[in-house]
Amino acid sequence: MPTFDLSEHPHRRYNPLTGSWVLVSPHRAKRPWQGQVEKAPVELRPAYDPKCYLCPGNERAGGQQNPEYTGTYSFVNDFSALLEDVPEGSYEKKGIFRAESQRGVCKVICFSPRHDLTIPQMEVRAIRKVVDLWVEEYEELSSKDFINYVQIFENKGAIMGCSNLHPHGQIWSQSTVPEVPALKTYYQQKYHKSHGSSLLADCLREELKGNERIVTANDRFVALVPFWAVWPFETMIIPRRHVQNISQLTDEEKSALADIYKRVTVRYDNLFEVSFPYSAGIHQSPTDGQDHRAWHMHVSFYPPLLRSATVKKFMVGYEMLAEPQRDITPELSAARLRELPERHYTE
Ligand code: H2U
Repeated sequence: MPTFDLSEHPHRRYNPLTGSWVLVSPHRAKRPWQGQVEKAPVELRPAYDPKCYLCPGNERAGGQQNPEYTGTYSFVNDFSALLEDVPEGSYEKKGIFRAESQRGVCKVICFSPRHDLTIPQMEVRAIRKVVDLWVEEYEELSSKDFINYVQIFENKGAIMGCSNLHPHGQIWSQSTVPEVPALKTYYQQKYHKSHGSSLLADCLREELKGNERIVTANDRFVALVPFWAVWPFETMIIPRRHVQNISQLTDEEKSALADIYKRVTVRYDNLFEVSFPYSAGIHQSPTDGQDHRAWHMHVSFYPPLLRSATVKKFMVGYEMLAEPQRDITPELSAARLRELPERHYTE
């Protein structure tokens, strides 16, 4: 028997942030593919669309009118999934059927007045304004006594369910820490207690030694494909300094976050020469007033594309019923992303 090799043999990898596992099948990445491979048509969009509900000056579906904004702009989601005024209460029957009321605030964030741009096409200066708005929103929402967690995220591309191509993101904030950030809170605290250090700082130190999964970096942040990545080209941006949330970032770090966000998303677009779809978001400390020194904030990108502009990874059958699975190893994905230019393919 040959010795166990992560690049050859089927294995499971552990995610120390959530306690979950992913099945990796490197040998299958070599199997023949008969699916159709085609380039997505390039879409030409106007800088202003009179029918877009996010463009400056336009009317939204709820009847409200956007101001003639020139930078970023945020508003309370007209169809919020969470509401501020909800009576407190819970439901319980036989210990089996349980429910609890939930309060929250949902916001929509316009990244730019330009309808035809996406983050990778924006200038770092303009992305920095988005970072500033995230910080402002995080601080404002967390100051409300009923908000205990603020989830900042972006759905990019129609296949991610994005309803409008105007560059925008969302924030959902609520009274309970939801499941994924709650798991990350638990596992980071556990690690911090037993090791006396940040799980992600220790992870980063190891990653920087090997350079096997690093995609790109600047003075303040590193972008890498995590060892435990589920999606084919999943990446994570980690601050080099152990900070719990975006409101602790220095001025320099905020600009560096804008810079690395652009570097990652430009590489994504360049991979299949398409506006690369993904869901991305910031995981950071809950705003519930507890001691969260173990938290190390990070940005996660979950893109579904696998092999071309149109062939995506299906999280179906085994993934739905058992656990996530991937063929291409995180090391190979990182190598592919690393070798791409940091200049957008349309320039
Ligand atoms: P996506 O990021 O998934 O495209 O969602 C856009 C959000 O914008 C969605 O949650 C909100 C929807 O409720 N929206 C408004 O708040 N006002 C509108 O006029 C249309 C859409």
